[in-house]
Amino acid sequence: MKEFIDLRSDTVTCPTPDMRKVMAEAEVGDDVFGEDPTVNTLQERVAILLGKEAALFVPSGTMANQLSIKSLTRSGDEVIIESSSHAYNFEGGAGAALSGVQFNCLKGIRGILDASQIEEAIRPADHHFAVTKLICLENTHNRGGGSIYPLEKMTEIYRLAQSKGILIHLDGARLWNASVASGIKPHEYAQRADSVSVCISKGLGAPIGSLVAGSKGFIECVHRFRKMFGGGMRQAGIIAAAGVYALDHHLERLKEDHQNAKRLAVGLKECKGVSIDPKHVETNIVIFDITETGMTALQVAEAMKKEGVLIHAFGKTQIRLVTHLDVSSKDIETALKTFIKVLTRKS
Ligand code: TLP
Repeated sequence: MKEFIDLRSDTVTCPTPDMRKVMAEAEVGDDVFGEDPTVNTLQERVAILLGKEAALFVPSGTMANQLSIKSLTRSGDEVIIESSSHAYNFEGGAGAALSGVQFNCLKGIRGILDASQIEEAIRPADHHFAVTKLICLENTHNRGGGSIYPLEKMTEIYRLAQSKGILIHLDGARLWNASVASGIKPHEYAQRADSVSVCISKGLGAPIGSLVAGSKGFIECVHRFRKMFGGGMRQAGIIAAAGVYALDHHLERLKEDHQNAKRLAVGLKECKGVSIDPKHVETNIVIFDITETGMTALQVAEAMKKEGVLIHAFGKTQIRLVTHLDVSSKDIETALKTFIKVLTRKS
């Protein structure tokens, strides 16, 4: 099989030999009965890291977000969300289908919203309007190019929400990246939200799984809906073990992914026709525009694939690259050389 350098997403990582070993040897039980010790350990670890009363292990980031929305809203409520966010764009319309909520989408700067913008969007208490019940934030912001929510912005939004009786859900699929890059602890971000979802299957390199964290009462509600949505798993310790291992071994190394992403951005800036500002690359995601090359993103993706590098075409002229555990700094240099070759080739 051809070995690709896969920059499509940090979800593509395969468990390392040591991770597989702890998975194979994990102590397990029936988690629907709450009897899987490894799942319980992972849930306790994540609850502590996020400074929340409890956490629950779920199969995916999508389920984590949607269980949170379901638990915090009633059908007909309005949810304020950034217009390019994952929970709104890439979760199959689940908010409408499963929770019956309507979204009020606000345009952020690289995915980041301002408290004043949100304040204006909150519906007045009038029976003509939907009830603004929830605000969803995403940190880091995927479509925003892995941008980190500044803590002070989150503080202002949280204060505003509290003063209006509105709840906050934080999609923290890559909160680990935000924390390692900013030096701000995960619990400091999580303190500014009522519910938090985090993934172990992205930068941390575990094969499956996400967690939802919040108050005990909230997690009881999430637990009930997890059953309803078919997300109750049995001897899930096999996969939770990978999460425990990843928290111990793969958290601090996210720095390397961030350095690799920065290197990609700096190198790409030198390519003719590429539009990118390396200072916007804060974590492990690099998004850039290639309009001026005269090629489409799909053409570039196809040409790169032929040369052994997989990338993600984001719309007609945008490309997304994500660095992770399975790409080395040497791979980054190879990918850059390949970009130069492909982008400067006469069509
Ligand atoms: N993002 C994936 C794809 O779905 C696009 C990726 O490759 O980036 N929140 C955020 C911010 C995410 O980026 C993702 C996945 C999710 C939630 C959903 O997680 P999963 O894929 O586990 O359902």
